[in-house]
Amino acid sequence: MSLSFVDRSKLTKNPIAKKLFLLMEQKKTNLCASADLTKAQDLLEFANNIGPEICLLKTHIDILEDFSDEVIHKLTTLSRKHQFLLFEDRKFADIGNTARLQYEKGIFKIASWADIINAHILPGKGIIEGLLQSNGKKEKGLLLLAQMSSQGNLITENYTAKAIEMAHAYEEFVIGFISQEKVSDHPAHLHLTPGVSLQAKSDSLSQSYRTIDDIIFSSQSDIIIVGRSLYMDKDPLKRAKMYRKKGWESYAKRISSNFHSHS
Ligand code: S5P
Repeated sequence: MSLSFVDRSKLTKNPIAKKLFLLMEQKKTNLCASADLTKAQDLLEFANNIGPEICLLKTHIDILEDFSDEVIHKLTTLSRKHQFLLFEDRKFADIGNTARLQYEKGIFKIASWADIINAHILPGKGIIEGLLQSNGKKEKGLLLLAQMSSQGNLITENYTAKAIEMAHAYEEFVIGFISQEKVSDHPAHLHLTPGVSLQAKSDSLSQSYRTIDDIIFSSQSDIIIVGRSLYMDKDPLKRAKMYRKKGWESYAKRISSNFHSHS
């Protein structure tokens, strides 16, 4: 059964997931912008420009060539101004102790500002424990990589099933998955899908792209993650409005077709 975001906000045990479900409904957007920009000024201008259209801003903070604490200060200010959450796409993948240090320490101090982070489950549950035990923001949510968008990736069905098992075992911390489709039937689990473009089918480095309706309606994912199709466009705001509208329409269609099929 597919419930609305508001219904699902009542079922999660994690405050960040709850916030995200409610903010999606309030702003009517399931668009996550992937801001893979390498200059602080470009990142901040992009975030300020498209902020009203998105529920999440996804960063790769370590690709900035001119990182400073000021960037984080400005990003968090923008997230409050435009009401979106911050997702640092760090894809932790090491043993628990190292992942914890990478999350908490160094120059980026991700644990102090990111609402959402993600991790590969390859090292086993220690990575989740390490991230969970870190000091930093009290409200935090973890997404597990359950599937990937790149052609030839090594994730198997069995691996995906393990990710779902781990999400259940840490239901207060793990809020969902990075995946190509809905993989878990638990309504509290969020599904976020990258590899979205209305034009391109792939890039030169094995990324594969699908359409919004395929992802949100047919594959029943919740949130589209869109990078180059937005920030490389000559008018990112116009583009973001279009992706947002299409993403929300596909979600609304899914909820209402579900309603009719069950009534
Ligand atoms: O399987 C994945 C998982 C992620 S998080 N495939 C991905 O492409 N991503 C990320 O989504 C990737 O790191 C990049 O930041 C974004 C896709 O960017 P685009 O420019 O191809 O839309």
